[in-house]
Amino acid sequence: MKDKLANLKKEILDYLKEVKDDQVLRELEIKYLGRKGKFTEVLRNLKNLDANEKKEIGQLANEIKKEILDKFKEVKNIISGENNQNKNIDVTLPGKKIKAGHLNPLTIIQNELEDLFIAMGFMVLDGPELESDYYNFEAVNIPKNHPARDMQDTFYIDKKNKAGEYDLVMRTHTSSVQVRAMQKYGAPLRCVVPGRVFRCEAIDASHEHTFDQMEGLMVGEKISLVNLIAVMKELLKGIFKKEVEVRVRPGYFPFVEPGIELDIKCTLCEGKGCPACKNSGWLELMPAGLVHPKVLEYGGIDPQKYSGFAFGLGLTRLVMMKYGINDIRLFNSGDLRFLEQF
Ligand code: FA5
Repeated sequence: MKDKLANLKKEILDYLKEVKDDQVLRELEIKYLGRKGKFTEVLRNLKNLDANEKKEIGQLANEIKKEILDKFKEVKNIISGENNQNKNIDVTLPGKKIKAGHLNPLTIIQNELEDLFIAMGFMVLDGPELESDYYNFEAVNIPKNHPARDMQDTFYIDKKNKAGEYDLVMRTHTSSVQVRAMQKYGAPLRCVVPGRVFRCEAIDASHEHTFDQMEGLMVGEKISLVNLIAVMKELLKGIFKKEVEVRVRPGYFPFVEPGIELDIKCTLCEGKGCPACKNSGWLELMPAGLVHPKVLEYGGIDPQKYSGFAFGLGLTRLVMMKYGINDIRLFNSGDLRFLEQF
């Protein structure tokens, strides 16, 4: 009898371990503890035992019955979720705050610049990042084997054209869109072209292999350096919301004549010298100049009738100056501690 009770207990507890829903639990209860249940049957037979056995087995049977009933109750609670903490949810509490994303500092400044230029009548254009050698170099007056190509070492794509040349490059500057824009819209023309550019570059605090520029191009009758300087001033005032010290020096780019370099006094060290400005106190921000007549010709525009200016703003560097970011590598680091500050 003792063995029978022990086996029955084991059988019931094994079943209870597997039970996952209310219906099965109920069926199990009826099967063992119901009026005609297997366990009830054993209890009923206790009356046939002799007095001594009845006392000993009876006590054991009661203990086992209590254990089984407790286990049934526990399983029932788990199934109905009573032991589950979810039961205690207070629906009046405020929900978990969903973290809203935000714009990258580069995008913030790019948007501000676009608004500024749109207000001055400029279009905002786009261009391909994977560019032909023609638009990136030749059309801006940098022929094959010209030493000026060394200024912008780039990533050539491992695919030859029909003539057996590698003619696809990751664009090295947004100037690649100059001739595309002239061919599409003709003169007069005012546009800015923000976008990513790529260079095979030795990386440091102010040099990245992937960074952003914003090209500016204005073509019309009698456009001169005066127009260029007026637009540059407007741009810097709009972004920095205060006077910033700049210096202009001659600069060489095959696609402008004359060419200038506009440097900005390093806002990180106030001109004292730091790694971001290579200890010079100045940061090269925006080369510019009057569009070379040959480039106008490539764009299908008559250089006798029209002239123009162009600039190539280092957008990433401008953002560094604006927000006091001392290392350009932070932009591509994916470090949320950096990005969440803006
Ligand atoms: C150019 O890319 C010319 N296309 C700019 C131009 C346009 C000149 C129109 C005249 C007329 P440059 O290589 O200097 O020029 O780059 C322009 C700006 O991009 C620099 O002044 C600097 O602010 C930024 N820049 C250049 N190289 C890097 C780099 N590796 N990392 C971050 N910013 C850079």
